[in-house]
Amino acid sequence: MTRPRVLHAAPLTPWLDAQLAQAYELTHLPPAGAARAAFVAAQGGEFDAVATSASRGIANELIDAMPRLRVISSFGVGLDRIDTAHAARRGIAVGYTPELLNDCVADAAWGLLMDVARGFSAADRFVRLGRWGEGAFPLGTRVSGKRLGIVGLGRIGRVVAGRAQGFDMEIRYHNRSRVADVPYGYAETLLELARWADFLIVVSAGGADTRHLVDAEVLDALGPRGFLVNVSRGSVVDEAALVRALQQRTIAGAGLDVYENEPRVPPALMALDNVVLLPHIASGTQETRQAMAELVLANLQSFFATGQVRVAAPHA
Ligand code: 8YV
Repeated sequence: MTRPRVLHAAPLTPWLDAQLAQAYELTHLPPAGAARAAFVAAQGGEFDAVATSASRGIANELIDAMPRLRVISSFGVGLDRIDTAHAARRGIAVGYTPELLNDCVADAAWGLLMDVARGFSAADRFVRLGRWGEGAFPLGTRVSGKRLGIVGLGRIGRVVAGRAQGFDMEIRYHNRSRVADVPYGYAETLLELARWADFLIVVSAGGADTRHLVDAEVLDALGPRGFLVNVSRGSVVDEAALVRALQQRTIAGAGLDVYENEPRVPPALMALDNVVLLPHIASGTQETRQAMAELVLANLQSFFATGQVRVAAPHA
């Protein structure tokens, strides 16, 4: 029996790559450009499945160049780079890996919040540069007992909120709609939440609906003593407005794991000490990435055995 042909469309993990190569006819998508176009024209008609990641996704143009495609298995929870409605219209199943990464992404949000409020990364640079002898490092901002605003009280937002209780924080959130079963205050508008909060953690989904939700006005409302943390998608924050706010200190600081044009980080951000910059690693622990890899594989295996992925992505 011929093995299904799987297109490998994004960096995954070495373990997953090995498993996929063992189980399927695995072919790596060439980098964008002329070679890719020629490859897709020659072989696009042969693929049954795609293995990709949430941060890379897959373009509709590529989906449309694969008439035999029946399943997409994505490494991650974000669906902003996979048009699930388009896939559904074509009868293509989409599997993804929610839940498994909630804890580690929430941990990373807290790491960023603590780091930027207390200036740990900047303090580390201060020590390494031998500047301790020159004088004291500037005082940080207290975290415990402060006001936390959560933008998007979904799966990860709830875990972030749970962690905040350990810091005796007052918690409010803004969401498209009120969440029924939580004890946290609801802010009807993001502006209202930003005005109230000392810290704003962004954990909403990416995509067109949330593009530039955090704009210049929201940053202004957060104010010169407020901090922003973003572990969702770069697109949710107006990056140019954020750079200005950090440069002019109209907000106190930011902790960022995601950017509008990854892996490009605006050089202006790198010049600032009131921002902590991570390379999209919020879910990046060995344990979580392994669990995600296993589900990417299980989604494909399940599809080829039963016609259904184990964890299917919703499509509006
Ligand atoms: C992934 C992510 O690590 O799940 C998501 O939506 O952005 C990350 O958890 C990323 O897709 C891996 O490349």
